[in-house]
Amino acid sequence: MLCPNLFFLLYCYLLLFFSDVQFPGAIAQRSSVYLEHGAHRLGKRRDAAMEQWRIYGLGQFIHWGVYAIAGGHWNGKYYSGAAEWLRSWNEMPKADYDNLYKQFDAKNFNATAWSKQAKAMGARYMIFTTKHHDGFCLWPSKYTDYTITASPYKKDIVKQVIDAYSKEGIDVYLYFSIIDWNHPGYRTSLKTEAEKKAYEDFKTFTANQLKELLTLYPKTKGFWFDGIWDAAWVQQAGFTDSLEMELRAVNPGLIIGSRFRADEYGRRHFDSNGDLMGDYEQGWERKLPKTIEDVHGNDWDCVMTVPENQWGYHSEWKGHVKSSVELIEMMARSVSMGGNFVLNFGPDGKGAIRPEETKLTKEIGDWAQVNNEAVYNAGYAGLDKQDWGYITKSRKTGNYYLVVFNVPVNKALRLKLLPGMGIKKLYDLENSSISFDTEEIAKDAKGSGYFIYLKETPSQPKVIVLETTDKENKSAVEYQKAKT
Ligand code: FHN
Repeated sequence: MLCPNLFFLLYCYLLLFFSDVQFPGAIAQRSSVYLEHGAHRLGKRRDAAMEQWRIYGLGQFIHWGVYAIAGGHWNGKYYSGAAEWLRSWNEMPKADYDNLYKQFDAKNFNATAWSKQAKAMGARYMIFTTKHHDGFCLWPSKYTDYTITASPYKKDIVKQVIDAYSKEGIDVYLYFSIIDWNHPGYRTSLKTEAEKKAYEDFKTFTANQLKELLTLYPKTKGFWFDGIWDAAWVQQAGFTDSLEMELRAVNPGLIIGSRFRADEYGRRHFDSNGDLMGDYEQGWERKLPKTIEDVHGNDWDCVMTVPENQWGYHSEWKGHVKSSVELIEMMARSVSMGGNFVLNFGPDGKGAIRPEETKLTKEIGDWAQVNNEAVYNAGYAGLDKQDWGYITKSRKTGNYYLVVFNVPVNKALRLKLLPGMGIKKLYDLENSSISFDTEEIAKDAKGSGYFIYLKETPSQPKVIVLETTDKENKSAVEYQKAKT
């Protein structure tokens, strides 16, 4: 057995020669804290696979498993927690939950229909729950009997999802929960020798399952890990570091976020030197960064539920349910700060996407059909956040997209650009023959300012394309500033 460091050096060597992944030649070390299991790299990954990840804009998350059969209820009682956590509920008899798979006969499941709907919504990638915290595997894992094979449905669901989505040109990432309530060796903490021994089996099991997934499904683009916060897992810095490298060696280009391992001091996401552990920051769950500073120059994704906090199917959504406009705004906001926005779906126990979600896919898709370029292959524009909405910038053309959500009563949008930047062209993305009247209202060392006059208040988020002049632009604003 190679020690983790030797294994890593060998791995880097192999990567340099056999893949286009620009992975670091050595463990990133800072002078402050010496780490053997910290970040592998400083700065962004620049290989083709990661460049592809970076331009997705919109993704789809799907949480599906046996919890969908119960739909957040048991014996007539309503469970107010997230439906996929039902097994942890005091009122839920564990044996009943663990036998739910015997009813898992997903008669309405149609991976092709799911993938076509996702495509129509504008999703460029998707993340699928191969196994959630309950431990039920939607693929025929040879390392446990608690899998789809034992259900009445029997067929490999993960394969169908990967094949159908890949056919639509949508990249697939595998959600995998480290927490596994079904495995006898799984523990949250390791207090006794017996627990430590049991956990060794669990570690081997987890490593085997992950390698199995990559071997069975080579089209997998990455893992989206979850449930890594238990003290037992956090203490496995050496093991998880080696495992990550092994997985990357099986599938060069594999993308893994910051939710997989901790460093030797138990720091997650960011190591003890503050450096990101993983290819992108995975800490934005049901929340968004406020400003670009919050993302510290890293790649990141935001995963979002439609209701407050339901990932798996819950038949009764309570509380606020997000509208398509809110979700489009979150997507624009994410892209404007260089992140991907991933919207969650929870199909029911038979495999149907619920009507509320279908309606949203249609509305978001209709918007994306027209305004796609504002969020796909676009990113942070380097401009201030504006009161009326968000600005993204095309990675292809360098054009700016003004994604307008809040229109003032006078329909005049105040646009603030960098010093020396001017408006060359301004037109409606939906119809490039529609232009807008503008007025230059400021020009100084802090930047240039304009009013953009809309003729009417749009009923949907409106995208205006901005082409800018170079820095030689001469200002029409000639006035003396009052001394104050
Ligand atoms: O506990 C899970 C939850 O059920 C869901 O899967 C989300 C998705 O990001 N992750 C965990 C909470 O962080």
